[in-house]
Amino acid sequence: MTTLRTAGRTDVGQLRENNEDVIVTSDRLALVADGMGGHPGGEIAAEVVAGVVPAAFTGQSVAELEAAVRAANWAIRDRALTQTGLEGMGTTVCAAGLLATGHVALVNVGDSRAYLFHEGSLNQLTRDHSLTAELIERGELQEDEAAQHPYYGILTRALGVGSDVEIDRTTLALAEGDRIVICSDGLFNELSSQEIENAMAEGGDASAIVDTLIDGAIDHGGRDNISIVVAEVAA
Ligand SMILES: [Mn+2]
Repeated sequence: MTTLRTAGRTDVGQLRENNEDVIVTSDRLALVADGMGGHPGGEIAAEVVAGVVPAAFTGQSVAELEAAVRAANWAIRDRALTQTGLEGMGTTVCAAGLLATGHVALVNVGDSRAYLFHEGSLNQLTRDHSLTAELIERGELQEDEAAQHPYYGILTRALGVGSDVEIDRTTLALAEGDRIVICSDGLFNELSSQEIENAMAEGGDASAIVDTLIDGAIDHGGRDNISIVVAEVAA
Protein backbone atom coordinates (compact mmCIF):
# COMPACT_ATOMS: atom_id res chain seq x y z
CA MET A 1 0.00 0.00 0.00
CA THR A 2 1.57 3.26 -1.11
CA THR A 3 1.16 6.48 0.79
CA LEU A 4 2.06 10.09 0.18
CA ARG A 5 4.73 11.24 2.59
CA THR A 6 4.28 14.98 3.11
CA ALA A 7 6.00 17.71 5.07
CA GLY A 8 4.90 21.33 5.00
CA ARG A 9 4.85 24.67 6.71
CA THR A 10 3.23 28.04 6.25
CA ASP A 11 4.66 31.29 7.59
CA VAL A 12 3.19 34.80 7.74
CA GLY A 13 6.49 36.29 6.48
CA GLN A 14 8.03 39.62 7.48
CA LEU A 15 5.58 42.26 6.24
CA ARG A 16 2.02 40.93 6.29
CA GLU A 17 -0.15 41.04 9.39
CA ASN A 18 -2.23 37.97 8.49
CA ASN A 19 -1.42 34.64 6.98
CA GLU A 20 -3.96 34.04 4.20
CA ASP A 21 -2.21 30.89 2.98
CA VAL A 22 -3.47 27.50 4.10
CA ILE A 23 -1.77 24.13 3.58
CA VAL A 24 -2.90 20.50 3.79
CA THR A 25 -0.43 17.70 4.48
CA SER A 26 -1.85 14.20 4.71
CA ASP A 27 -0.97 10.69 3.58
CA ARG A 28 -3.10 11.25 0.48
CA LEU A 29 -2.99 14.95 -0.28
CA ALA A 30 -0.55 17.88 -0.46
CA LEU A 31 -2.26 21.23 -0.97
CA VAL A 32 -1.52 24.95 -0.90
CA ALA A 33 -4.26 27.62 -1.11
CA ASP A 34 -3.29 31.31 -1.17
CA GLY A 35 -6.26 33.51 -0.27
CA MET A 36 -6.59 36.59 -2.46
CA GLY A 37 -4.90 39.51 -0.70
CA GLY A 38 -6.57 42.79 0.07
CA HIS A 39 -9.88 41.05 0.66
CA PRO A 40 -11.24 40.23 4.12
CA GLY A 41 -12.39 36.82 2.92
CA GLY A 42 -9.08 35.64 1.45
CA GLU A 43 -8.15 33.57 4.44
CA ILE A 44 -11.68 32.15 4.72
CA ALA A 45 -11.73 31.14 1.05
CA ALA A 46 -8.42 29.30 1.51
CA GLU A 47 -9.74 27.58 4.64
CA VAL A 48 -12.85 26.41 2.75
CA VAL A 49 -10.59 24.76 0.15
CA ALA A 50 -8.57 23.05 2.89
CA GLY A 51 -11.81 21.69 4.35
CA VAL A 52 -13.66 20.63 1.20
CA VAL A 53 -10.93 19.11 -0.99
CA PRO A 54 -9.51 16.53 1.50
CA ALA A 55 -13.06 15.45 2.40
CA ALA A 56 -14.09 14.95 -1.23
CA PHE A 57 -10.93 13.29 -2.59
CA THR A 58 -10.60 9.56 -1.93
CA GLY A 59 -7.79 8.70 -4.36
CA GLN A 60 -10.03 7.46 -7.14
CA SER A 61 -8.91 9.55 -10.11
CA VAL A 62 -7.68 12.94 -11.26
CA ALA A 63 -11.29 13.66 -12.26
CA GLU A 64 -12.31 13.14 -8.65
CA LEU A 65 -9.65 15.63 -7.49
CA GLU A 66 -10.84 18.13 -10.10
CA ALA A 67 -14.44 17.63 -8.91
CA ALA A 68 -13.31 18.24 -5.32
CA VAL A 69 -11.80 21.57 -6.37
CA ARG A 70 -15.01 22.46 -8.24
CA ALA A 71 -16.97 21.64 -5.06
CA ALA A 72 -14.65 23.98 -3.13
CA ASN A 73 -15.44 26.72 -5.67
CA TRP A 74 -19.17 26.30 -4.99
CA ALA A 75 -18.61 26.18 -1.23
CA ILE A 76 -16.68 29.48 -1.34
CA ARG A 77 -19.48 31.11 -3.35
CA ASP A 78 -22.16 29.75 -0.99
CA ARG A 79 -20.28 31.13 2.00
CA ALA A 80 -19.83 34.51 0.29
CA LEU A 81 -23.57 34.73 -0.41
CA THR A 82 -24.58 34.06 3.18
CA GLN A 83 -22.06 36.24 5.02
CA THR A 84 -21.81 40.01 4.62
CA GLY A 85 -18.40 41.35 3.61
CA LEU A 86 -17.25 38.17 1.91
CA GLU A 87 -18.56 38.87 -1.61
CA GLY A 88 -15.87 38.32 -4.20
CA MET A 89 -13.52 36.44 -1.91
CA GLY A 90 -11.23 34.04 -3.69
CA THR A 91 -8.17 31.85 -3.48
CA THR A 92 -5.67 29.89 -5.51
CA VAL A 93 -5.31 26.15 -5.14
CA CYS A 94 -2.54 23.77 -6.13
CA ALA A 95 -2.91 20.18 -4.97
CA ALA A 96 -1.27 16.79 -5.52
CA GLY A 97 -3.25 13.71 -4.55
CA LEU A 98 -2.14 10.10 -4.43
CA LEU A 99 -4.26 7.77 -6.57
CA ALA A 100 -5.01 4.13 -5.79
CA THR A 101 -2.90 3.26 -8.87
CA GLY A 102 0.17 4.83 -7.22
CA HIS A 103 0.14 7.73 -9.69
CA VAL A 104 -0.15 11.32 -8.51
CA ALA A 105 -2.99 13.59 -9.65
CA LEU A 106 -2.20 17.30 -9.88
CA VAL A 107 -4.63 20.23 -10.15
CA ASN A 108 -4.00 23.96 -10.30
CA VAL A 109 -5.91 27.25 -10.36
CA GLY A 110 -4.14 30.59 -9.85
CA ASP A 111 -0.48 31.35 -9.18
CA SER A 112 0.53 28.81 -6.58
CA ARG A 113 2.94 26.29 -8.12
CA ALA A 114 3.96 22.67 -8.25
CA TYR A 115 7.49 21.65 -9.17
CA LEU A 116 8.94 18.20 -9.75
CA PHE A 117 12.40 17.47 -8.35
CA HIS A 118 13.72 14.56 -10.41
CA GLU A 119 17.34 13.34 -10.57
CA GLY A 120 18.75 16.56 -9.20
CA SER A 121 16.77 19.04 -11.26
CA LEU A 122 13.69 21.08 -10.57
CA ASN A 123 10.99 21.63 -13.19
CA GLN A 124 7.80 23.62 -12.91
CA LEU A 125 4.75 21.42 -13.49
CA THR A 126 2.06 24.10 -13.43
CA ARG A 127 1.30 27.27 -15.40
CA ASP A 128 0.53 30.40 -13.40
CA HIS A 129 -2.88 31.91 -14.15
CA SER A 130 -1.93 35.57 -13.83
CA LEU A 131 -1.55 38.65 -16.01
CA THR A 132 2.22 38.73 -15.53
CA ALA A 133 2.48 35.04 -16.51
CA GLU A 134 0.65 35.87 -19.75
CA LEU A 135 3.10 38.73 -20.43
CA ILE A 136 6.03 36.35 -19.80
CA GLU A 137 4.53 33.74 -22.15
CA ARG A 138 4.22 36.42 -24.83
CA GLY A 139 7.86 37.41 -24.30
CA GLU A 140 6.93 40.88 -23.05
CA LEU A 141 8.23 40.48 -19.50
CA GLN A 142 11.19 38.74 -17.89
CA GLU A 143 10.43 36.12 -15.25
CA ASP A 144 12.59 37.84 -12.60
CA GLU A 145 10.86 41.20 -13.19
CA ALA A 146 7.32 39.87 -12.65
CA ALA A 147 7.07 40.63 -8.93
CA GLN A 148 7.91 44.32 -9.57
CA HIS A 149 5.38 44.72 -12.39
CA PRO A 150 2.27 46.88 -11.65
CA TYR A 151 0.02 43.98 -12.73
CA TYR A 152 1.74 41.56 -10.37
CA GLY A 153 -0.68 39.48 -8.32
CA ILE A 154 -3.66 39.97 -10.63
CA LEU A 155 -4.99 36.48 -11.26
CA THR A 156 -6.68 35.42 -14.48
CA ARG A 157 -8.19 32.40 -12.72
CA ALA A 158 -9.12 31.83 -9.06
CA LEU A 159 -11.60 29.87 -6.99
CA GLY A 160 -14.62 31.82 -5.76
CA VAL A 161 -14.85 34.46 -8.47
CA GLY A 162 -17.17 32.67 -10.91
CA SER A 163 -19.85 29.98 -10.88
CA ASP A 164 -17.55 27.80 -12.96
CA VAL A 165 -13.79 27.62 -12.98
CA GLU A 166 -11.28 26.22 -15.44
CA ILE A 167 -9.00 23.79 -13.63
CA ASP A 168 -5.65 22.57 -15.03
CA ARG A 169 -5.06 18.91 -14.29
CA THR A 170 -2.52 16.22 -15.03
CA THR A 171 -1.45 12.79 -13.78
CA LEU A 172 2.18 11.90 -13.00
CA ALA A 173 4.09 8.70 -12.49
CA LEU A 174 6.82 9.44 -9.95
CA ALA A 175 10.12 7.59 -9.94
CA GLU A 176 11.88 6.48 -6.78
CA GLY A 177 13.40 9.54 -5.08
CA ASP A 178 11.21 12.07 -6.91
CA ARG A 179 9.72 14.84 -4.85
CA ILE A 180 6.91 17.25 -5.60
CA VAL A 181 7.14 20.78 -4.22
CA ILE A 182 3.93 22.79 -3.89
CA CYS A 183 4.26 26.41 -2.85
CA SER A 184 2.67 29.84 -2.77
CA ASP A 185 4.15 32.85 -4.59
CA GLY A 186 5.69 34.02 -1.31
CA LEU A 187 8.32 31.34 -1.86
CA PHE A 188 9.23 31.70 -5.54
CA ASN A 189 9.19 35.51 -5.50
CA GLU A 190 11.90 35.49 -2.85
CA LEU A 191 13.92 32.50 -4.04
CA SER A 192 14.87 31.73 -7.65
CA SER A 193 14.13 28.26 -9.01
CA GLN A 194 17.89 27.68 -8.90
CA GLU A 195 17.90 28.42 -5.16
CA ILE A 196 14.91 26.12 -4.62
CA GLU A 197 16.67 23.41 -6.67
CA ASN A 198 19.85 23.80 -4.60
CA ALA A 199 17.92 23.34 -1.35
CA MET A 200 16.20 20.24 -2.75
CA ALA A 201 19.52 18.84 -3.99
CA GLU A 202 21.00 18.93 -0.50
CA GLY A 203 18.56 16.13 0.18
CA GLY A 204 17.71 14.71 3.54
CA ASP A 205 14.54 14.95 5.50
CA ALA A 206 11.66 16.69 3.70
CA SER A 207 10.75 18.74 6.77
CA ALA A 208 14.34 20.02 7.01
CA ILE A 209 14.14 21.10 3.35
CA VAL A 210 10.87 22.90 4.07
CA ASP A 211 12.51 24.77 6.97
CA THR A 212 15.53 25.71 4.82
CA LEU A 213 13.27 27.12 2.09
CA ILE A 214 11.03 29.08 4.46
CA ASP A 215 14.06 30.52 6.26
CA GLY A 216 15.59 31.43 2.88
CA ALA A 217 12.43 33.25 1.76
CA ILE A 218 12.31 35.17 5.07
CA ASP A 219 15.99 36.13 4.71
CA HIS A 220 15.27 37.50 1.22
CA GLY A 221 12.57 39.81 2.63
CA GLY A 222 9.55 37.60 3.31
CA ARG A 223 7.27 40.18 1.68
CA ASP A 224 4.30 37.78 1.40
CA ASN A 225 2.99 34.75 3.26
CA ILE A 226 5.20 31.74 2.47
CA SER A 227 3.89 28.19 2.15
CA ILE A 228 5.53 25.01 0.99
CA VAL A 229 4.64 21.33 1.00
CA VAL A 230 7.12 18.66 -0.11
CA ALA A 231 5.59 15.31 -1.05
CA GLU A 232 6.91 11.92 -2.14
CA VAL A 233 5.32 8.57 -2.82
CA ALA A 234 6.40 5.99 -0.24
CA ALA A 235 5.81 2.25 -0.41
MN1 LIG B 1 0.75 35.01 -1.93
